[in-house]
Amino acid sequence: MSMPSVRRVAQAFASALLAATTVTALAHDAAAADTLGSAAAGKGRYFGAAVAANHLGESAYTATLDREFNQVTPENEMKWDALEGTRNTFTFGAADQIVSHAQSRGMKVRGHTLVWHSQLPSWVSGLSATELRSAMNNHITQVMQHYKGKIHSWDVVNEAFQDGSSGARRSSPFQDKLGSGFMEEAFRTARAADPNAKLCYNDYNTDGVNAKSNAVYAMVKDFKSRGVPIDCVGFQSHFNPASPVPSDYQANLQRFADLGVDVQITELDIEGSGSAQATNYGNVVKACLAVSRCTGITVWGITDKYSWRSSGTPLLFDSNYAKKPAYDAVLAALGGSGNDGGGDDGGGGNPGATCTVAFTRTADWNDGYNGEVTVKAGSAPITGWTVTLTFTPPQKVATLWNGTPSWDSSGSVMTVRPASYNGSLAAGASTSFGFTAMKNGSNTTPTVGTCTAS
Ligand code: 9MR
Repeated sequence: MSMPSVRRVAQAFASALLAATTVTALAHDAAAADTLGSAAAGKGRYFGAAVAANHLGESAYTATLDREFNQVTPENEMKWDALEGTRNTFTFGAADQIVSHAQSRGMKVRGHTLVWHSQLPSWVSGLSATELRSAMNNHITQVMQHYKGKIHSWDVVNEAFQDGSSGARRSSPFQDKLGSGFMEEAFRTARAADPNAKLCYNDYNTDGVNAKSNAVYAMVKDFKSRGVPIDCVGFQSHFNPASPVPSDYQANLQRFADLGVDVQITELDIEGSGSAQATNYGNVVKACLAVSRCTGITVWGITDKYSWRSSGTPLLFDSNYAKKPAYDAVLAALGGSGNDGGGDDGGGGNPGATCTVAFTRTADWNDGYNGEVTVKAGSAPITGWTVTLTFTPPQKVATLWNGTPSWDSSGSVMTVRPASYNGSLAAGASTSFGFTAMKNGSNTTPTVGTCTAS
């Protein structure tokens, strides 16, 4: 073969590759509304799952995680006994594994949990008050500094109130030795350790208006009035026939939001099956979407196989990773659809919504560059937008701002939807998101797909 024809073949091969890449990007975009994470992102929310590091080697587990979710919470790996089994000796390995899995795929991470009466190593309960105070503050500081910049929200204090009608604090080494003030001390220490992480109080049986949630409500109100740093309240939302989804669930979320904190559904699972379970799941999602400060939902596991309440089959995927009716109900409530062939993933509510997109490389250095993508609404107002960028491997996006990314399984196609605050644009108005990419040897500018509006 002569040189020119070799070159022609190479060129043809290159354009075939390019075409294949473009097709992948489009296919990914069309499929995007078919996953929980991307549908939630279209509503400015995350949709996450509790993840166990020891299942990440199971391909069906990881494939389901990577396809469906854009947020993870380590189920046990960030608890005190896992991280600091021996005083001041920290073992971050399993938790790091989850964080790096999530980060390399653009998923957010919730930190769970810094101060909790359960899963405490035995050395903690033997300490004097002075020693306990210093151990608590050291634990918060060391752990939060290790994960600084990587955790969107931390459960700073977990389950500090009693069940039942007393509204009292639960007995724990912290409560018993340090008094109720341990909570605000924990939040203040946490703010100093990572000022950019949102700081949450997290509990169960606080999902409706009741004595326990009233006590948490009073605490949050008091913290806000005295300037104690608290940004969010987590509602675990573990439901079963004895403890069903309360009828005032949404109203309860709203009253906390009205105190000036975000609310998050942090450990959702609902025992049951079939259409009853599906209806309950759909109602929980609708309640979150109806509260503008409800910023995301995390289910407490991926598959019934590994649920902490496996016999109650409380999750969205069965033990063979098949989607359950509850999955379909969640996706529908998020405005996604199981068989989306068209571009409209906004729930069909906004005909005439269009947008355009423009890309600029705003900074360049040896091994990286910054990109800025401007999204502009067409002649009608829009409530959501989606832009897909295809990167040349081995380029990697290190960080992204003013948008919510999700990734295809190859890790090179990034679909970006709005952050919680920039999905709605007036006719002709625009917003921008930006990112930093690491070149890793390739200087190619990403291919930017068309903008889809809802
Ligand atoms: O799902 C977790 C399970 O694997 C642990 O054995 C258990 C130990 O206490 O904790 C479970 O997660 C809990 C979460 O950390 C806090 N809220 C209640 C959850 C279910 O018990």
